Amino acid sequence: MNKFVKSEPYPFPYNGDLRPENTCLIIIDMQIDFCGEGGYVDKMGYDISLTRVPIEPIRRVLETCRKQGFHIIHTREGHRPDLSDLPKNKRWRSQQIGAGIGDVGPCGRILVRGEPGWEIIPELAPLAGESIIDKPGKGSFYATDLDLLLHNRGIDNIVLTGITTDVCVHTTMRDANDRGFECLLLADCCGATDFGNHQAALNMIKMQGGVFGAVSDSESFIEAIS
Ligand code: C5J
Repeated sequence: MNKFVKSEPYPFPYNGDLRPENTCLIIIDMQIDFCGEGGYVDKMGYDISLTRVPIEPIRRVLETCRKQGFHIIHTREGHRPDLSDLPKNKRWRSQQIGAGIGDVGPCGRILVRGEPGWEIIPELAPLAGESIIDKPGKGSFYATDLDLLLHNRGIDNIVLTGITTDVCVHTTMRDANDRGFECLLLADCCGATDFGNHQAALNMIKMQGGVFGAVSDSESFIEAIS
């Protein structure tokens, strides 16, 4: 039986084939560095209340997806302690805004693997058996085995949540869309360091009949899969 999520600009997925077996919830970069006190985003001077907004909606979606047996993947942005996977220009830019990647901050070395700030927040901690993708860039496919994992599991549909809407979530969605995955972004399960950019990022998805996929919200998604 076909199943659809109420979403814009079209009901998701396009073909109504929405099942736990072929659908993956991806939770992007819900790390202390992006939404915790003293983390990277806080250190850059942005308002972390904007990146904390999605925590509770994601928690509800995650709980439902776990119950229903959907595939779940978490991602973490971060670099090796020797910074050998950190492009020089990325480090330089972060230093310009006072939060040098690799430098010591209140939550340990900023965006470095294994440091306290790099950890996923306790509210959304992965369970044993849930995959974690460690990525050095903004997109979740670049320099990772995400594509391989998705193909091996027979995933067609990807439901995107996490932070930040306009950077890592968007880059991942665009890349996933180009690879032929059917993508849905849950608007209240995402947040950006600037609310206008969050809204603009949502609008971009809905252009051209859904140029990168569709946009919905936690309630509509939970209703559709419950
Ligand atoms: C950023 C991210 N904004 N997770 N990373 O640098 O979106």
